[in-house]
This record gives sequence, structure tokens and C-alpha cells, in this order.
Amino acid sequence: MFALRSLAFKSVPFVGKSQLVNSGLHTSASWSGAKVAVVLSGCGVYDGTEIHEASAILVHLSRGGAEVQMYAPDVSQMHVIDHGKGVPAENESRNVLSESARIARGNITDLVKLSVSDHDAIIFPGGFGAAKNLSTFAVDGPDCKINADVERVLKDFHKAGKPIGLCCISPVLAAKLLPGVEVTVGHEEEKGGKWPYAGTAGAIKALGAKHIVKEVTEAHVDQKNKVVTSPAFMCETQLHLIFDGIGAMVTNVLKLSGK
Ligand SMILES: *[C@@H]1O[C@H](CO)[C@@H](O)[C@H](O)[C@H]1NC(C)=O
Ligand SMILES: *[C@@H]1O[C@H](CO)[C@@H](O)[C@H](O)[C@H]1NC(C)=O
Ligand SMILES: CC(=O)N[C@H]1CO[C@H](CO)[C@@H](O)[C@@H]1O
Repeated sequence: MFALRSLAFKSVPFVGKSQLVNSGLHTSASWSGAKVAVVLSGCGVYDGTEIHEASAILVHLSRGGAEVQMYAPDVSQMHVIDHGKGVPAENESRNVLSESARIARGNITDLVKLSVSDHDAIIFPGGFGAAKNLSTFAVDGPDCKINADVERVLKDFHKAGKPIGLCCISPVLAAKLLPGVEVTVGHEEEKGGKWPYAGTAGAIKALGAKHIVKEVTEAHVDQKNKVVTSPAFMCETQLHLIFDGIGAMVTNVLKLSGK
């Protein structure tokens, strides 16, 4: 036991014992204990959840002391993309719940069972799955339909005054369901390819929502609706900047949860 401890200290040569104690105190002081539901839409940017966004959300929730439960709908994906070739894989079909279970390391629940009373907040990572499997936005734009359980839970959390976090493309779900909500999907112009999906801001407005321009490291907080959004991979940039923006989103969601 003792040998194991000293080995553990040796493996972190730049962290003294007092710093370890301090960081322990800091962690308990910022412990939020919020129960957060994370809703996934598959596994992979072009047909499911954006994996790095999901991971960033989970890291920031872990650091914030949240208790996480992941959910996904038990439906088949709109299609399966060969991510190496960037084209749909012919005759292949995958299930959103079982693909999402990869990200959840197996611990995932059917979205049908998600009840607002079990959680203090809800977060939707982006990725095309949000626009292909949680909604039909990728095909229908502002005329999109939303998965019935996604609609139910988003409206329930909103009605209960519990915070909703979304990033990348998933703010379109809130824009469709919550009239007049303020969200960001980043910038409204492509700026030389830095914001390749800038046209999405127009769709947000067409849905009757208010679009707020934000940088990739920022989150927008709609205090009235308790909706927090960050651009994430809507921006063509370095991964750590996307990670930081998602951190701002998660931190504000936890703050609004009051836990
Ligand atoms: C699955 O996640 C829930 C919620 O965090 C947790 O209570 C439960 O222990 C986990 N189950 C397993 C098998 O890890
Ligand atoms: C896909 O299925 C169709 C109909 O069964 C078949 O004709 C076609 O060859 C299949 N394509 C591939 C790439 O397997
Ligand atoms: C196979 C398929 O298209 N699955 C679903 C993905 O999600 C949308 C939105 O709920 C559904 O309309 C699709 O049927």
C-alpha cells in the first residue's frame, strides 16, 4: 500500500504533496453534485454524436462534480457514413442507442426513460446525429421534425426551469422548440472558411429564435430560458479552443442548476 502511494507520487514529479492536498480541497469546494443527463445521437461526427464534443462535455462535468447519466433514442440512424471516405456506406444500418453506448462505455439508457424529475440539467452534444437522428434538420432545415422524446424532454426541462446546454449544431433543437430562445452557432459569415456552417445562423432566425454571435471559446447564456450554447465544431479551429468553449457552456449549465 505504502509502496503504491510513493510510486504514485514519483509518477507526478512536478506536483508536490501540498499541491495535491490543495487541489483535493478545491475539488470538494466546487463539488456541484448536479445530476446531469447527456443525450447522444450515435457515434461519429457525420452520422452521430461528435465524439470530441461528448468527451469534452464529460470531462468538464466530471471536473464540476456532476453525476452523469447518458441517454439516446432507440431508433435506426438516418444513414451510416464511412468516415474515411466521407460517403454513405451502402446497405449498412446502425442503431442510435447501441452506437451511442460506445461513447458511454456501455452505461446508457433509452431516451424513452428520461424523466426531468431525475435530473437537474440536460446537455446535447453536437455532430450530424443531432440533425439526422434527433431531428430531420439536415434534410428539412427550418421545416424539420424533432424526435418525439427529444421534444418531450426539452420542453419538460424548459418548463421546470432546469438548464439546457447545447453545442455545435444541436442549438437548432432549442430554436425549433422554444419560441424566441437566444442561441449561438458561432458567426454569421464564413470568414474565409473559419466558420464553414455560418448559414446555420440564418436557419436559427428562420425558426423564430434569436442568434447571438459568439467566439468558439465562449458560451451564450439565455438567462430567461436557461439555455446555454457554444459553437464548438461549427468553427474550423484548434481542438483545445473548442474544449474551452464547451467548458464555458458546462460551467454555466452547472451554475444555473443551482447545485
Ligand atoms: C451507470 O451510471 C449511473 C449514473 O451515473 C450510475 O449510477 C451507475 O452505477 C452506472 N452503472 C454502471 C454499471 O457503471
Ligand atoms: C445493396 O443492396 C442491393 C439490394 O439488395 C444490392 O443490389 C446491392 O448490390 C447492395 N450493394 C452493396 C454495395 O452491397
Ligand atoms: C432511419 C432514420 O431516418 N431514422 C430517424 C433519425 O431521426 C429522425 C428524426 O427523429 C427520424 O425522422 C428518422 O426516422
